[in-house]
Amino acid sequence: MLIKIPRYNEPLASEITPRELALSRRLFLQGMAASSLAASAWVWPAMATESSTRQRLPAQRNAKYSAADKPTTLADATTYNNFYEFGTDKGDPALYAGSLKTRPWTIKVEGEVKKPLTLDIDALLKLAPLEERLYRLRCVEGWSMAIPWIGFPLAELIRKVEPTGNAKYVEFTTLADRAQMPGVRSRVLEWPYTEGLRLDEANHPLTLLTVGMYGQVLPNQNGAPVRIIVPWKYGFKSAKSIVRIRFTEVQPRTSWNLAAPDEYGFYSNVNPEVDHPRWSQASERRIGEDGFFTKKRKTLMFNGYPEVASLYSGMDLRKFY
Ligand SMILES: Nc1nc2c(c(=O)[nH]1)N[C@H]1C(S)=C(S)[C@@H](COP(=O)(O)O)O[C@H]1N2
Ligand SMILES: [Mo]
Repeated sequence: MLIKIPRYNEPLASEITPRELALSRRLFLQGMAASSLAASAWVWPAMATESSTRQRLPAQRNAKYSAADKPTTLADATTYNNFYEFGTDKGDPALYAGSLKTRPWTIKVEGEVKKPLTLDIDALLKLAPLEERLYRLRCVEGWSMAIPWIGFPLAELIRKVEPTGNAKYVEFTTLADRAQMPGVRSRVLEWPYTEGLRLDEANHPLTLLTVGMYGQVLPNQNGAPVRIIVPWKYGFKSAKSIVRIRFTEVQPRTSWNLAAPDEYGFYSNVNPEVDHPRWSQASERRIGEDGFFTKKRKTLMFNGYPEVASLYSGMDLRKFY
């Protein structure tokens, strides 16, 4: 069996609920069954990284930018994921992302900038001081988590490359490697997964270039080695495993917008008053609180980050959904 060594911030075994245990058992059994995708030999190491082998990443908590919410357990945050490159089931990323090679890894920063950069991930880690920030993450599907992310403001990187006067948007391109990512064979989305922000959104102090969580480097299933976290937008805007950041004059194409333009707009700000065409966005289920009698939570405007409202003054948020 796996030997669990408790680490900083990690939930103790005694805090893990029967549901979590049942889930991880189910994931393991699925792993055994899914022999076409995974040799069971690497199901074990993938699960082992949960506690024993992942590298610690110390960072000071930034209280100003941290929510008071009770953090979601590490077990939940690493076994209930959306990362379609590894499959569309919530358990697929935990099972299949173990094989993702995150070293060496380079990120290109290019486009409408005066000083384009090609950065190795280890150089990126040293670009600015790392901070821990507890952010809510609200998936467009109606569930949410509260996760202590580690990273630094994307604005720090943007400052270094000096955007030209033509730069109006930032495009994020993520890895799409068939050899490492079984989900890329499926045609659910156009690969590579791309996302984008307006330059002022990208420069907002809440927008976090993220390299870790729970005091450790990012688990592969959460977007290692580097992702973006935009906490006032639906989770799909927070692209995982980024390889390129490009500054553009025109609004970038994004994978979810291409897949279903009526459902997933470019802005996708969390907004309880604007329903998804197929469901309400007024409330959400906090992962870990889903007992039979547990009430759903009310979804908050901009996911509870009202300070971003000024970015959208004068805009009709029903039109720019
Ligand atoms: N490359 C990539 N990034 C992605 C996704 C994806 O499928 N591929 N899914 C998105 C969605 S829908 C959500 S809700 C969040 C989930 O992040 P988490 O698994 O770390 O909670 O990642 C986002 N980033
Ligand atoms: Mo999502």
